[in-house]
Amino acid sequence: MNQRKRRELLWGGATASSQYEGAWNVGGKGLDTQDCRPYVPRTEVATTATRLLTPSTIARAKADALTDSGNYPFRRGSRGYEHLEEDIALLKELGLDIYRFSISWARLFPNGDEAEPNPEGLAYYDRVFAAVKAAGMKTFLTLTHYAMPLHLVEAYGGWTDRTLIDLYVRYARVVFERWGDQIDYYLPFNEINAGYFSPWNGVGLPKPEDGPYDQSLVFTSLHHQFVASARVIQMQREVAPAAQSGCMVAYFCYYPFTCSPEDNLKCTLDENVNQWYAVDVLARGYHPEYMDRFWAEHGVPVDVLDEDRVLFAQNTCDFVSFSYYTSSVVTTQEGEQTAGNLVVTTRNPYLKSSEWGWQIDPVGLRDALNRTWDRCRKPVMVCECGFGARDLVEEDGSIHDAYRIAYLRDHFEQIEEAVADGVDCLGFILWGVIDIVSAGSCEMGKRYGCVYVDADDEGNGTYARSKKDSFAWYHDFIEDYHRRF
Ligand code: BGP
Repeated sequence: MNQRKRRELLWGGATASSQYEGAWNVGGKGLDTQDCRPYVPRTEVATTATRLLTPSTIARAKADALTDSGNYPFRRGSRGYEHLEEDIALLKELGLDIYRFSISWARLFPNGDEAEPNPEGLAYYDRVFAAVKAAGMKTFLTLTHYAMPLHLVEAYGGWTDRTLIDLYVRYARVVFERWGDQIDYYLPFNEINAGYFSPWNGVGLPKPEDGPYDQSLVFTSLHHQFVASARVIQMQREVAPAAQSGCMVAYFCYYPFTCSPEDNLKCTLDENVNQWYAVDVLARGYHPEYMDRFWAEHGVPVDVLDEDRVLFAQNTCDFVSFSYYTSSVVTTQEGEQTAGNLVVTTRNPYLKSSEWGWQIDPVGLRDALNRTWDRCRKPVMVCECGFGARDLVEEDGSIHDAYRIAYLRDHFEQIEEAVADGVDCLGFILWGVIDIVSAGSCEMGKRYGCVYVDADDEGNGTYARSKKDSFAWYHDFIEDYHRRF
């Protein structure tokens, strides 16, 4: 019997421009959607779920931008813009095979709709690509990781307007024409399904001042992003055919709370709408029927054109990827709640939780890999995973993050199990390999990195980098893995 040869996994690390770069008004960059999110002390927010921006909070953020006042953590990030070469050298020393990073759309197109890109933005990313290449790492590019030029929100209504598709493809074309031969893997959008849990981050939609989101605007925007993804893949295959295209969702790993048929069915239906919808469109190439029923039942009119269906069918991505932090529990009954990535979920009594309530479930990662592989039969990349925790710096400067090492060790074991199950896994990317601002709660204190950044939630600190214990551990793991392979 013929067995598929196992591929050697890539071990990587990731950042995202809006959480890492800072320099929000340097080098001609335009104000973007993440630059508008103010810091809110944790005591004032119930969970880590993204705080919702409304027209009035956006107006305040714009006014504060004029005087550069207020506490807007994404405007500082980890000051990566200034620490670029030092940080890439650290990643090289860590021994990463691959580095995932994103380009800031507003650094290349400050307003998003200019005819030509900003030369200073191009020059900055020339440096980024050159540094990654010189460090011998593969590149994994996210074209959009949550942030978009604010002007596109104000002038077009964000992704509700189909015009955004052309503007986005124009931006992506500049990227592929300039750096296409240096891009190994890429994603058009980070966690594309975040659009309906966190519409500001995902699709640039402010929450109406009084009242809930209009779900037809949310899903229409999302559909436009799907069309944009397929159009980008179509264009990239002409301009830079060697790059591998992916799609990415936040993986929720749903479990039914009980074995009642109702809980089980809810699990399947929630999973379809919340998690598989994007994967079915982008990796399997069709608009799934369960969404038509969901929209009809919820009174959500969305226009899916015939030409969109043809585009999806002809431009499926090469690999599938997801972020995995925790699993989720669903039930038709009342249950104790806890926070997870993007969602509030029922607490799983079998699992321990982080300080932020995210439950730790390595076994769920094996399940996620198996189920994604079974559904798509395309290589699967764990493109985000890690443990957000508060780190303590000892007097001698050392940081003993044994909890992070334990989290990684347990999850790596499950990846190796999934590979033994037959999953064609491309690799694992450690989220926030250098400490960055939290996307959900805007905190600096929620850290994922092997590299510590000396900064607090208010932006105090030297921003100096230092290595945590997990740095040596991850380094040795990668070295040992490749030796064993
Ligand atoms: C994902 C995002 C990342 C990220 C991560 C951890 O949803 O793609 O940008 O930050 O979650 O979330 P948080 O920063 O809220 O802990």
